[in-house]
Amino acid sequence: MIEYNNQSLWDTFALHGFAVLGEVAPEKVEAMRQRIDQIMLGEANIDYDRTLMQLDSEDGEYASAGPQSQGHKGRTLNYRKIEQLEFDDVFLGYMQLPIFAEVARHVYGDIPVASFRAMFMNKPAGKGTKLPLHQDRWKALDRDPLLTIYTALDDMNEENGCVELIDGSHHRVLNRDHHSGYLTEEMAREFESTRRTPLILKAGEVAILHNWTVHGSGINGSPNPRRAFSVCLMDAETRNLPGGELASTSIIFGQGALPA
Ligand SMILES: O=C(O)CCC(=O)C(=O)O
Repeated sequence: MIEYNNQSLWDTFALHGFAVLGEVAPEKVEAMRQRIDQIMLGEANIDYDRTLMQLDSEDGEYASAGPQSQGHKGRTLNYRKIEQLEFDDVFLGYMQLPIFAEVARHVYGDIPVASFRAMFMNKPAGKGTKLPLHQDRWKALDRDPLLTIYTALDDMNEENGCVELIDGSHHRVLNRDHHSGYLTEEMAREFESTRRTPLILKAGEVAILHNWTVHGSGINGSPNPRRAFSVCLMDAETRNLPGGELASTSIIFGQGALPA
């Protein structure tokens, strides 16, 4: 594993907008895989009413994925996205590992850090929804979250729809008008001939992503699920601009943090 304070890691992050941290806690990965499957199957002792759950699309198209809303939507492993995992002990315990506190401190300094979202992203076996190019930013926030910690729960590669990144695209915000950072069709066309870097990770490996790094992902052509846990961390002082909706305000590191 690369040390979190290794200068070359942070040089890579600054230059490319992402860097691979390596394996952080391989012994915790199977527990997260089992837990998320339990959650999808409706078997977990969690408050489903405050858990955002979205079903995968039937045809791979982003526009036809299910509604993103609170509550369980059926006993199936065909979920695309599940948020508010900071309220689950297994995921919170992982998010609060000391190494992630150090990573957050490197980005934000010594301030309380909250979760904007603690999210499961899934490409179910042989399925998945194409995720268009976007930056992870939200127009409704008074400041931008700048760090996502992305953990592969399964091996991920081009065949099973891994994240694809536009190297070095994190230096500016592209579409300030979109509520959640999606590129306009014209902007996306400009990237058509730009090489996308596949984020190839082994199960348990962690990548750190600058939130402005343009990225997307395809569908899963393999017979196995491609599961990931993606945690976007923000300055705990982040607030909504009028009319906005803050996904989460749970403090993860620093004073007032959720108890492990
Ligand atoms: O896992 C994926 O396919 C996309 C993840 C993503 O967009 C994110 O974590 O911000």
